[in-house]
Amino acid sequence: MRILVGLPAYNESPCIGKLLDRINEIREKSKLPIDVIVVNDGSTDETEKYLIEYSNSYAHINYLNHNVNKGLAQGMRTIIDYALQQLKDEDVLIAMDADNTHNPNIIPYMVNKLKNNALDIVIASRFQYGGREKGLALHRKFLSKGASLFANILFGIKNVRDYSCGYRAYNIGFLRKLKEHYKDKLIEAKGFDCMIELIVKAGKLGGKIEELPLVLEYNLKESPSKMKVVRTINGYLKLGLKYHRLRKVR
Ligand SMILES: Nc1nc2c(ncn2[C@@H]2O[C@H](COP(=O)(O)OP(=O)(O)OP(=O)(O)O)[C@@H](O)[C@H]2O)c(=O)[nH]1
Ligand SMILES: [Mg+2]
Repeated sequence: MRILVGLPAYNESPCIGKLLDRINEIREKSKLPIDVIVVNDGSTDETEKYLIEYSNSYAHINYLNHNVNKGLAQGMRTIIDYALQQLKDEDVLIAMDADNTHNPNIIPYMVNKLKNNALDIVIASRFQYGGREKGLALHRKFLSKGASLFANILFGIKNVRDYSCGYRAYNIGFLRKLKEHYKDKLIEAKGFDCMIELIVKAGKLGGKIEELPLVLEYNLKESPSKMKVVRTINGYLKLGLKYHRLRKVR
């Protein structure tokens, strides 16, 4: 079994090096076969400088460039396509934010849970007992909680409380099944709503999904936020209109 950590990154130069150091630490400590792929989405800061440095120093760290900024949804498409190309069905893709707010120390727990319980997806969830959002402004807590409540009412995917968090472990065999089913329509969203879209489509296809608690370390965030609140709410509403028929019976 191999583990690929996929990081969508746009202008993350203040934190990408720190996150890669933390991933290296847990890789050594856990002895897990972790590789890293960063998708640098047309960053205009020094993100690529760090990626050149780290990919030259470590064989397990690689990166891909989008020449211009194509958005988080395209970043996720590139990561998923790369993972399906590189990995076998028994392998695992860990998708996480590149802004150093997702603690890589829980990767071994996510992989264990995925494998021991024969699951298709494990979500690192801010809304499980023990999870929380450290240092996040109140209006943003409202947005993440609101989005998940909204998605839960519309879609009600079994065991899912955190619909919008991008920190997840995907079983590659299941991801391949998802991609073969939805083909180029797996991610139709343009922005941050792609995370909800993915989990809803996975639930509809009968994916076995569970969560474990995530302490979001927003206090460690140094890069500017790219989350456009109004645009994201708009995306969620569009998703609601489009996918309410996808609701899966519990
Ligand atoms: N590929 C790609 N990734 C992006 C883009 N915008 C943001 N990201 C990445 O998506 C992840 C989530 O973005 P964040 O800015 O951390 O968004 P968030 O976690 O919802 O909210 P904040 O942490 O407040 O910004 C990070 O790894 C970003 O680098 C983009 O245009 N393209
Ligand atoms: Mg973030």
